[in-house]
Amino acid sequence: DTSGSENILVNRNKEGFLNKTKIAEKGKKLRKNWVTSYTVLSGPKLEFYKDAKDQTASDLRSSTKQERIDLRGASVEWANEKSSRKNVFQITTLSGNEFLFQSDADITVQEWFRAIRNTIDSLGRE
Ligand code: I3P
Repeated sequence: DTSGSENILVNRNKEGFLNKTKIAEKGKKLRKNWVTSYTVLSGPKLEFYKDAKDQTASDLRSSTKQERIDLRGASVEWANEKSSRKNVFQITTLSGNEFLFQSDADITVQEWFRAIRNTIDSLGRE
């Protein structure tokens, strides 16, 4: 049984560039605005930075401007029908905010989807 070691791997914090757009705020539709962000999966939340060094800088203003996503009670699903882009998945938060994520790199998106899904699942069991 390898599920134990797999969980350790997928629950480890993950980071890298992803394209993101918010499509709804508390259930209300928003106009898409795709941005590329350095995305960090950190415990129960996703954080967004301009680049990798931004998160360690003492000036965190650029990161705090980008809304964090609380994964507690959130859902994640593939959503390729919601965009002309490839490899799109959607996160819907407990508060009804909806975000699309995307990368042209197939493996990258698969890994992010797995990591986020596993985080959401393990949070649900707490
Ligand atoms: C949108 C922009 C988005 C596109 C969206 C367009 O136009 O081209 O990139 O989403 O398509 O409406 P605008 O810049 O005028 O707001 P995708 O790249 O995800 O396809 P949509 O309306 O079908 O969501």
